[in-house]
Amino acid sequence: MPVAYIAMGSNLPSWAGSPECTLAAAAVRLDSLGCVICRSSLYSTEPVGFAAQPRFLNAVVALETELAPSTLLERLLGIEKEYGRDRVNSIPNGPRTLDLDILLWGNTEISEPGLEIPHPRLADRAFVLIPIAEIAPQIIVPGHEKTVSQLLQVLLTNFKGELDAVVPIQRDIWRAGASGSVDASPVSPPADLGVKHPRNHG
Ligand code: PH2
Ligand code: MG
Ligand code: MG
Repeated sequence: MPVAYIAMGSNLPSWAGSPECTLAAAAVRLDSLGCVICRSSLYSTEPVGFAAQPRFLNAVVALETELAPSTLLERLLGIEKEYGRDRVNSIPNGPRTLDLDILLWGNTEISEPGLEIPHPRLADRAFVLIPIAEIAPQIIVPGHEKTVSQLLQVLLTNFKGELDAVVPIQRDIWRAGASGSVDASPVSPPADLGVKHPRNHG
C-alpha cells in the first residue's frame, strides 16, 4: 500500500485543547484515512514566514493509505476544518489550530493547481525536514533525487537559524498514541465548536 508522509503543525488551541492535544487527537483521526504506521517526535519550532505569532508544534507521520492524493488532500482539509482551522480570517503563514500538509505520496510527483507533491517547500523547512528525517531518512525525494537525510544536511549547512529553532520535546499525550499503550480512541468534535471540550481541554 502507498505510504504518504503528512506534516502536522499547530500553534493555536482548538476545541481539543492545547496544540499538543490537537496534534495528538488529529494523529488518531488520521488513522481513519488508512493506517498511521509511524510518527516522529513532537518538535517545538520557531515560526517561519511570519514572526509575530506563538511557537509551533510540528511533527510528521507516515500514513499507509489507499486514498489517491487528491482525495487524501480533500480529507486532510476536512480534518483541519474539524479542528477549527479558519482559512477565511487568516494571515498567510500565520497562526492556525491545525495544518496538515502532504509532503510525499509514495514516489509520485504531482503538479496541479492546489496540489503539489512533493511539498514545494519541503527542502527549505527545517521544521519539516528534521521530523521526517527522524522517521524516513533514506527515502528519495522525487524531483530532488536526494534522500531526506541528504536534503537535511544541505539545509543545515546553509541554515542560519538559532539553536532553538527546532527542538524535540517530550509530551506523554503524543507518545501514548505512538506506542498504543494508553487508550487512544478517536476523539470527536463536540456539536458546538464554540464550547471547550471538558475532557481534553488544558
Ligand atoms: N507553517 C507555516 C508557516 N510557518 N512555521 C513553523 N515553525 N511551523 C509551521 O508549521 C509553519 C511555520 C505555513 O504552513
Ligand atoms: Mg497547509
Ligand atoms: Mg503548511
